[in-house]
Amino acid sequence: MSKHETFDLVIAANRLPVDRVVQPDGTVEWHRSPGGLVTAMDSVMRGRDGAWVGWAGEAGEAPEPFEEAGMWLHPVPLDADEIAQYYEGLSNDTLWPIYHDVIVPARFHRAWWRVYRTVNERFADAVSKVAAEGATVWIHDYQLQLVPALVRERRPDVKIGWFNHIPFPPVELFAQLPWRQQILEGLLGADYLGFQRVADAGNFVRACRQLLGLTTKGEVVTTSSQPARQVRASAVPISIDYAELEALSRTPEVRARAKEIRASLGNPKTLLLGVDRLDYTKGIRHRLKAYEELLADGKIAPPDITFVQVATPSRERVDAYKRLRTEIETTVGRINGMYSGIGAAAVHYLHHSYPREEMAALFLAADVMLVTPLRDGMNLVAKEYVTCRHDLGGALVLSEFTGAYHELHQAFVCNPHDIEGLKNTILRAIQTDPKDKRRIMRSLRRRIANHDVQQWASRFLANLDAAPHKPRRKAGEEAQPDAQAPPATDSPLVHRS
Ligand code: GDG
Repeated sequence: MSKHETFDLVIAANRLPVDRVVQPDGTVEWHRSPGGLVTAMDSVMRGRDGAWVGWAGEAGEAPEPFEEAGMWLHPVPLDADEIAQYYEGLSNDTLWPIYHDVIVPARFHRAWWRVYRTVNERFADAVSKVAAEGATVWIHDYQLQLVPALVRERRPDVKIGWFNHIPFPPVELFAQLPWRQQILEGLLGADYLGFQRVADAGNFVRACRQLLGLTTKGEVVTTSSQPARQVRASAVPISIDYAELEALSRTPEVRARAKEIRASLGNPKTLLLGVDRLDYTKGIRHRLKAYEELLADGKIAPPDITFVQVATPSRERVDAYKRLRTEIETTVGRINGMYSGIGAAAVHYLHHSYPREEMAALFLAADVMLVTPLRDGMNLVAKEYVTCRHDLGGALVLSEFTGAYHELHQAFVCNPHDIEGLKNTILRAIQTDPKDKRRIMRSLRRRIANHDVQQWASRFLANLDAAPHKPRRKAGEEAQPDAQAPPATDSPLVHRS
């Protein structure tokens, strides 16, 4: 492969799927970042000519394009100011809160928007450069919402898909964005748009109708361009590499480590676990509040119970994240001060990231997994927990405000805003007869096994492939049906008592 070559499949995401590692002798190596997206792309790139366009993770000049793990990686440079304005600012301090129900207020700065646009143009230039004639271009996530239209301007010959990893907000919230029109027009440059939930796709279509005055029919939006095009928006919920993680969790090393973790925690009767990026969307405060009240009520007490919270560092230069960290750490300190004994901590709070093997061992060790986001596009942790429980042990407490809920509604479902309800759900997850819990776990596992990340990727690409690329069909012709299985339906928000 050479850097002058072009590719049939081009992925564009904010980050490249590699991390720069400097060896003790000063040489630089690129290590593949672990994670579902890379695995999913691996499966679709196998046997195809694939390139990935993204930021390499450090400010300043980008490294030359290079090949890693069978993919051609094309770095896009970002300087420190662009990282502050496009990434930390517009992406994570404006769009992220608006797209997650404004759990914290969004901040609007016209300078951030200008840089967001500049960076999106740079990504579009890079994609246009590496895409072969008639290539398929798959753009990821909220950082790159202008790229679909910018690529179309430059390369009308390519097929363009975009997938949103986070929710798409109701029109009342989306309408707050001063740049709402530009964003919708940016996305409508795609041939196909994929969302996590049916409701997210519906929110997008509604925004096009209400804010741009476009004609919509079901999942299809007709653009006002000349000639008009039809753009389909539908749900393709993301998943994980079930087979790979399942196999990892069955290894003797991971099983032994799970036992060791329990032993080092004093073999509690009940081990509660939370694993999240330290983000205000994840409902960590609500979960700690429920736990603290259960301790205060005398319903649970260490050493019979303990709670391990892994809170992976995230976006540490954004003010809302700094405030959240202080608040969580103060709360953990107070709970431990009040309720821990010597050698019997009420909460083990771990503010670092761990290797995948350790995560699998933690999942296998935990009796109750607490997944309590206030809003979450999908939540892969819920799927990973279930996947690791080949022993059919454990119980999943799952917020109804996650995308995962729409596939895993047999879990112990909670509304994290309802602290009393959350407390009851946690107690129920602890106390339910193990036979019933095994039955629940079996059905949750079946769902993930049958809807893994490889299937997600091929479904997205099949939908993109089936999308009408060329301008508008003749009157009377229907939009094309979903290429494979129907999307997960929006189930009614029904709680099991
Ligand atoms: C966005 C959307 C959507 C976490 N700590 C460690 C670690 N992790 C891994 C988890 C999981 C991933 O990171 C987190 O994924 P989530 O889905 O939970 O959440 P976001 O980061 O917010 O992701 C989300 C997702 O995109 C995919 O579309 O589901 O809704 O917000 O895989 O296991 N992994 C390791 N060490 C850690 O310490 N190795």
